[in-house]
Amino acid sequence: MDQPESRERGTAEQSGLPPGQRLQRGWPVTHYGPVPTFRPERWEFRVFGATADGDKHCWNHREFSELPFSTVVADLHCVTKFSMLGAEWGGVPAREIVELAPPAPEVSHVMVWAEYGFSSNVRLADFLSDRTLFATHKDGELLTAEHGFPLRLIVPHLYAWKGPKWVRGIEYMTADRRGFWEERGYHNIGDPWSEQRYSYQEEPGDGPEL
Ligand SMILES: Nc1nc2c(c(=O)[nH]1)N[C@H]1C(S)=C(S)[C@@H](COP(=O)(O)O)O[C@H]1N2
Ligand SMILES: [Mo]
Repeated sequence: MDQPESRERGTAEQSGLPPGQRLQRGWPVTHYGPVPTFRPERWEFRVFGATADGDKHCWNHREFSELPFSTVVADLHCVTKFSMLGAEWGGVPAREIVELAPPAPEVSHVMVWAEYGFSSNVRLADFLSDRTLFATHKDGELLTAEHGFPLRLIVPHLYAWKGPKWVRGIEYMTADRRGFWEERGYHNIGDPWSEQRYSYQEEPGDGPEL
């Protein structure tokens, strides 16, 4: 199996842009559908699917905001070919969630679920990267609504669609399944360094049959 960690190139400041990408000044807003309204009293973050103990694990917004906080400097590479460099993301490391609500031993993939049923699948190994972060902040400030407040996932070594905005939980999976964009023509893995943009580029074993 691929080792995502070994392909992690840090930020473009150190290693240049991934192939085919160009630098974007400013921070555009890119997503499908409307921006959801945050309702703190209804919000919860859920871990479900194949958990180690078979139970669901939930945090309300206050509980989630008390989880350990750290920062990661990472770039954002949109598959439509622009990249934003060097943002400092702050939030809860994905590994922290995995420690608090561990997966069953046979779990291989994680579906990340967001508002309105948006989803994206990642390999457990990608999720476990020490740079994968559930971000609440960017450059020291709370995320704005259009950029994913109160919570978005950042997976620095994959294209940005692998990082849902308005995240509401994760599902541990014992087999791979495609998320929203992965069902609609984007690559199942999405490594920008090997330009895995579209599903027609997939090699056998890169993803479930379309
Ligand atoms: N919920 C949700 N998250 C999403 C998307 C989306 O359509 N819905 N689009 C993704 C894509 S394609 C990109 S490039 C980034 C853009 O993040 P930004 O708008 O903060 O720049 O969000 C990602 N997260
Ligand atoms: Mo994107």
